[in-house]
Amino acid sequence: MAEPFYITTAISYPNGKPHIGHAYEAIAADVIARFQRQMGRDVRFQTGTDEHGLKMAQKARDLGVTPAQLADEMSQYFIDMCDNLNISYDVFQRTTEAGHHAASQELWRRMEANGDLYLDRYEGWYSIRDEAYYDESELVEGEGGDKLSPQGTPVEWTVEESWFFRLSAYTDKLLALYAAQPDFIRPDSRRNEITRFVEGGLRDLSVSRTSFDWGVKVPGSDGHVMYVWVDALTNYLTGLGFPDEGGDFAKYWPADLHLIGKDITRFHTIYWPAFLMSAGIALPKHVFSHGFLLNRGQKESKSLGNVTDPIDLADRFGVDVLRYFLMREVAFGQDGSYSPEAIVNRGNTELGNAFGNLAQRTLSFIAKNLEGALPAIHGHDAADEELFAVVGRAVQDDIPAAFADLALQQGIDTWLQAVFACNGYIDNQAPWTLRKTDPERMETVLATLFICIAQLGAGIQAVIPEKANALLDMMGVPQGNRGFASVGAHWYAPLAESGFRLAPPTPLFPRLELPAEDA
Ligand code: ME8
Repeated sequence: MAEPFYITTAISYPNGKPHIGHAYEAIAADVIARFQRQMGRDVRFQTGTDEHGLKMAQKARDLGVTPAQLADEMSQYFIDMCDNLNISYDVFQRTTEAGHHAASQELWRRMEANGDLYLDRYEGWYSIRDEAYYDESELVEGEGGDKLSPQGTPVEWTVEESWFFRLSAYTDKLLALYAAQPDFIRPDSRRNEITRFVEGGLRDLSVSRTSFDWGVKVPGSDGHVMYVWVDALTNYLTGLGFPDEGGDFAKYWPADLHLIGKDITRFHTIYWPAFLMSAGIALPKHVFSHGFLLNRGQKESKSLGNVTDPIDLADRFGVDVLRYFLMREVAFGQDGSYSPEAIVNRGNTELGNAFGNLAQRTLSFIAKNLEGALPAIHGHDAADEELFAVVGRAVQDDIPAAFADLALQQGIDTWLQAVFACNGYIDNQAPWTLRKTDPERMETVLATLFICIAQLGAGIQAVIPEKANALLDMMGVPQGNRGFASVGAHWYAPLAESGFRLAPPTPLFPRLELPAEDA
């Protein structure tokens, strides 16, 4: 039986439309999910929307609709974004679903049964934008002298009766977890940050609110709804059918990877493991915090007028070009920047010129000169063997090793180096000259290229699934030979002998022009 792999994204606040950060996270998770499927894992991939909390309640009030109406309308944009970007999720979890309320209440009951919840009065600072409590010592001063959260968002003084979670009791257990499993939090810089924070000591956490009712009801405590992060984090269990601990839960929990952005690391690496320990539920294996994506180096905001709809970017430049760009441009874990010029540039040079042209030249040469019949191999020489070694090492060893380690940019770079090696080979071998001087060698060269191109198509499939599969379809590569382990060359002779005919190819990556408004 295939080994399970459970991956999740954060669930987005649907108080506005999806932005590039949401697209970035969904695409990264999708690349990892597709890669793991290609490695033969039984992947479960979950995403969704985080629909409770004050932020949603306030936005709905501003718009004159109910929070439920806002959630219904806006969550659809997130589903559409996933579908437009070719995100291969299995479950889209909405937190307003009844099953999610039941799961959150069960988690609550277990934490209560463990003696970790008590009723008291909360007095302190709260940021609605971050849906987070802050200590006085963490606040910074804004330009007008007002107090802001460390993320620069407004905070308000809040006083209300509240349930508390005994987070302080988990300080040592969390530190022991980080020490015992250094890769629980990645990248390392974030683990160090979180470890330092926890070493400073943890205060108990306010986990319910009474001043509004848009949330999951606290069991047995009228007037209290859960703090939105308690229910939000529980989504990772809900999607597996919790509190039923058989079925999908038994199969996929604990999660292999929670993929999140850096601003919500604390919630996932302090609160979440503490809640789970309290409830007696196994902890996720890894939390990876990716960096932030900036628009020409700036945070997108309505006031700057630079908010980009990721679906527009995909429409303008192509879904796969956008996916490739985002994964290739930014070292995963670090912040990065994007601009239409940068997308067009990489799209044209790396996908269009380097890979697309390599495939186009090779396949159209075969289609024209051999009437589409796959070229025969008349013995390989050292140059062929060297190319096979470079491409084989990339596709069978280095790319999967990098992707498995979430070094996505490095994996793509390895792929591109192998593409360059093929371009060097085609120029050196010059099959167009061999056509007259040595037709047999020409055939061997074309066959070598054909096999290497198929391997490169398989190797980059997780990143550009639509284009890679269109290419492999066009080339007749059997479905069973598109995985990393099965991509060798043994399928080539049977395919060639099967009478398969290559049709004149269509270019994979038409040249992109920068639209006038961005030039
Ligand atoms: O935080 N670049 O939701 P959210 C990259 N509901 N990633 C970004 C980003 C940017 N510019 N802006 C945001 C929430 N993100 C909670 C999560 S999980 C149980 C609850 C990332 O809609 C952000 O870090 O504000 C988070 O991982 C995701 O987008 C959703 O952000």
